[in-house]
Amino acid sequence: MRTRTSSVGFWLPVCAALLLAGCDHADPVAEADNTIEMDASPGVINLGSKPEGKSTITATVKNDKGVPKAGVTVRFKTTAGRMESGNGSVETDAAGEARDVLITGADATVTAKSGPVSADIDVFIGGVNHAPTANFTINPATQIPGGLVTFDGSSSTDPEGNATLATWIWTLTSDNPDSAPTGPAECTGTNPIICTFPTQSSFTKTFTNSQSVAVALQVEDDQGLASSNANTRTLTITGNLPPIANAGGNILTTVNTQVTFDGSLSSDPNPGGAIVRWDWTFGDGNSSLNNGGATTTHTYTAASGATPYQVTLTVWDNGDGTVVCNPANTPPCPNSKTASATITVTVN
Ligand SMILES: [Ca+2]
Ligand SMILES: [Ca+2]
Repeated sequence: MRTRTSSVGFWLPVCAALLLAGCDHADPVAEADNTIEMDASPGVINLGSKPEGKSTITATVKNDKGVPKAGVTVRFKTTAGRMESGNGSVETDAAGEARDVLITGADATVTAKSGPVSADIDVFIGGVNHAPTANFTINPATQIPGGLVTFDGSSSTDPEGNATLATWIWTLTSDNPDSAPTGPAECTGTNPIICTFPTQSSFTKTFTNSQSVAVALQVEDDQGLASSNANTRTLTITGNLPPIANAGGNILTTVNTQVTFDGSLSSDPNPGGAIVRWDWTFGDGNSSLNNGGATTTHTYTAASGATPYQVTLTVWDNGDGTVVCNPANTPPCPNSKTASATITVTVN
């Protein structure tokens, strides 16, 4: 254990007068034929994101036969930063060792002095570490309850090399959280859910409730330096995913020719999902709404000219799929969702 000897009591007036010169003469000190050996741990300080770091400086005082000397006062000084002792005196222990701590943000030379004997050691600042940048994807970003969602943070980067990325910390904040969240053991809490993965950049999870989940990722490198960028994306868990409209390919025709439009390749991603209504607008002021089928026909009576007609198909899904839907309704089903696709028709 380090013993610090302050120059107090009888020597205080003397030391006050000689403060800059030091008070070594007030305490037992090394003799001229003694030696001081020095060690710094660490010898290279890696600052990370901090302005200063620490290194423990040890000075070992030995006599001319190499035997450690206990109870000898050593004073440490540094060319940069400061000593934890405040440049006070530190007494050697039974092993002849006196310790002080260097606190510095720059390369420093520490001198240990005891009486007529002194020694130096250099402490260096290592390469400055830079913060990583968090980035991730959610796939799919819209999913049904019970569906698997993949969170992938492998696109995060670090200036010192992506291999230095060490920890991925995910924060999932929901507007309608599951009361008993399922998922990896690395995920804790209910809302927010915090998922901490050492060395693992991605994971999968399912959700029970329909909800909107704000997902944030923070990554840390192997120095414990965290990303500072705010990286947040939204995951939507919904009982009804919107349909996907497909209006077919662009069409080339002539006036007064019946054209068939086919939206039968439209689909709905929900299990049990279906398209229940197809609405077409033909771009010439006419439309075919709710004809009850995926295909319809139309005959253009005027050429399209320089700009083709824009034909839009809007499809409606069967909502949550729990009721019998009447396509004649608008919307045709409770919670029905729509999607649109547009093609061109050139009429010569
Ligand atoms: Ca780094
Ligand atoms: Ca749907």
